[in-house]
Amino acid sequence: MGVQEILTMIKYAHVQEWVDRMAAMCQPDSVYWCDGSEEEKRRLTAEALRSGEIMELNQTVLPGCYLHRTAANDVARTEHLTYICTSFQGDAGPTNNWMSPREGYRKAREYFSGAMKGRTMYVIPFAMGPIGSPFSKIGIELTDSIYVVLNMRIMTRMGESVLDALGPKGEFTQCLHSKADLDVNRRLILHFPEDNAIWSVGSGYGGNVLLGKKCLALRIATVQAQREKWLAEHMLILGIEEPVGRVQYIAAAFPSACGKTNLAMLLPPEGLKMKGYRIWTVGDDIAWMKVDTDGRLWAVNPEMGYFGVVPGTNSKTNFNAMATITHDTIYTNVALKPDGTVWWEGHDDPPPAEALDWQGKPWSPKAVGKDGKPLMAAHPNSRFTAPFTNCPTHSFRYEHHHGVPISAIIFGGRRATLAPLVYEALNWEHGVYMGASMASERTAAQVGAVGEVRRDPMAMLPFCGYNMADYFGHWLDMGTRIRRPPKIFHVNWFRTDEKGKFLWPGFGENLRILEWILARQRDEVGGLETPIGIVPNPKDIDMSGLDLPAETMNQLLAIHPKDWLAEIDAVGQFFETFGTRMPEELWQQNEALRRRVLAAAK
Ligand code: GTP
Ligand code: SPV
Ligand code: MN
Repeated sequence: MGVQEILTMIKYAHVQEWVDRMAAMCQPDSVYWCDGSEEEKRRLTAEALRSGEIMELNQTVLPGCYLHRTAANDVARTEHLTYICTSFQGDAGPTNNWMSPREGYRKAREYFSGAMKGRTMYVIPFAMGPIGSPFSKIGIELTDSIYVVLNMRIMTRMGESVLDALGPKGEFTQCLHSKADLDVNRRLILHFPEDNAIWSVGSGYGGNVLLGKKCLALRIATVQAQREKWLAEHMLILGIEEPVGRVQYIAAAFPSACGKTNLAMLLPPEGLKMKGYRIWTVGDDIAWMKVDTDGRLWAVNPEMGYFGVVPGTNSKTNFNAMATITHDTIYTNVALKPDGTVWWEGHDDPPPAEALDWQGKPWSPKAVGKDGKPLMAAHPNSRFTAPFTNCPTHSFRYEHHHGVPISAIIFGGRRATLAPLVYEALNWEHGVYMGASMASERTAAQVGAVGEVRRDPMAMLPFCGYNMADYFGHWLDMGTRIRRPPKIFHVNWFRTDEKGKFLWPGFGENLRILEWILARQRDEVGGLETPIGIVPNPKDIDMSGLDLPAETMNQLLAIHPKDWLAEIDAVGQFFETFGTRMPEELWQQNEALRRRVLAAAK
């Protein structure tokens, strides 16, 4: 044992004691403390290349880029194996799987016991949020996967500086991960909010194993946020700068694979370029928000990187993402071309004549599966991991300890029908109702049936670490704490025509809607009062350079009372599941909406 290690042992005795206990259970051959250095990165990369955990891509075209393939049954978050372990089931609520902490530890201990035999246990100290800021939370992840270490290096502030910030008695989230035998029948993602601990076993997929992300920065953080009166949300943060220098920030919650990364990296469309906007990306997945001394809501992105959806990414849909992933990026489950570069469905380049698919099997554009359908080259939930500063539009304010002030909050989902392109809440309470009643079509980001509409309140269904009825109550309470609350909006980029084609071009064109939202926030533009909220006067959306028939715009903004009445019933049924814990205000909002829709339908 070196001098440095002995010093660490003495200085961080409380960490050491926990690491020892976990090592005794998992029985790794060795324990290695990560320092976060470049030298360490080179060493671990070489080791992962040797073991086949990652593959080197063409270093001339994609310097610093690697490819990782997960097991075929381990490609997305497994919500059915994700649990909140609290003493009382009511504290997890009806939207979460629940186990008692005793049962959770007992079951998982069985899977963890001896799971790291023949492997190294890596100790990863990491911080979420700028170190030393009032937002900062520290975690330590123990893992037997170098892929996890290399990803955590990109996604978090990781290494020795974190231990310095932790100090000899500092509180940290205990994060334990083992891929074990990657058996889906022996996989569990357990959260113990009462112990500030996370145990994940049997998976190697991002959201299940990069424990700083969904597990800490959302599920555990939501519990802390409720207690400490702040918000931990599944939201992007972007800044819109006008040529005069004014920058306004927007936070937006869309469910998984519904457009956060794309909106956060937005490139102004041709027709709006002359206005000279600059877009600043502050975050693409998670926002932590606090009321500052000025009474406004301020937000930070607790992460340091992007773990983004690959398919559909190209220079037209997301130019900045394409630039982001040209170097120092880990690709997971994309297709590999013979020249050592990568490809996916929706890439700028046409399909390669031959490639290896995401599982490493030979693939060609003509390949069809047993069901006669074309085989995908990349997995629909294939992902890139890239450093935050790789994005050309990244905001230098990501390091600011107090974050950025939020002017507007947007909720949104994937709805082929019902929800119009954009509408504004009448006030904070109505906005909370809009968030609480949100629904969206399921995507490939989680295991399950794609396309089915499900309630996903505030895009937090899979990520709220406590009873969602209490979470809604917390949102209502936060409204009373913010002196100048941001206005709340709902958007839907995914409305379709009868043939299932998207009516709205989306991506960069979404800036036209953000313009209206900010103008509304500054009281500079009117709107049409409808039963569901305020929608734009079509003349108030700048359509320069976009050739969209007036009829299409009408379709995008149309509100169909019959559909809304059915929706209100469905929302009522959803609220019912929370029983008496459901805040009365939201029931009142549902009934007020019903009255307004009925009155308008007469
Ligand atoms: P997570 O990382 O899973 O939380 O997802 P995300 O919300 O960041 O989703 P992302 O921006 O990666 O978008 C996922 C998918 O939605 C991609 O296939 C995009 O091409 C598609 N998408 C994003 N924005 C738009 C849009 O404005 N219109 C349309 N039609 N599709 C979009
Ligand atoms: C999501 O599914 O919302 C993601 C990807 O952002 S993961 O980190 O896997 O949860
Ligand atoms: Mn997400």
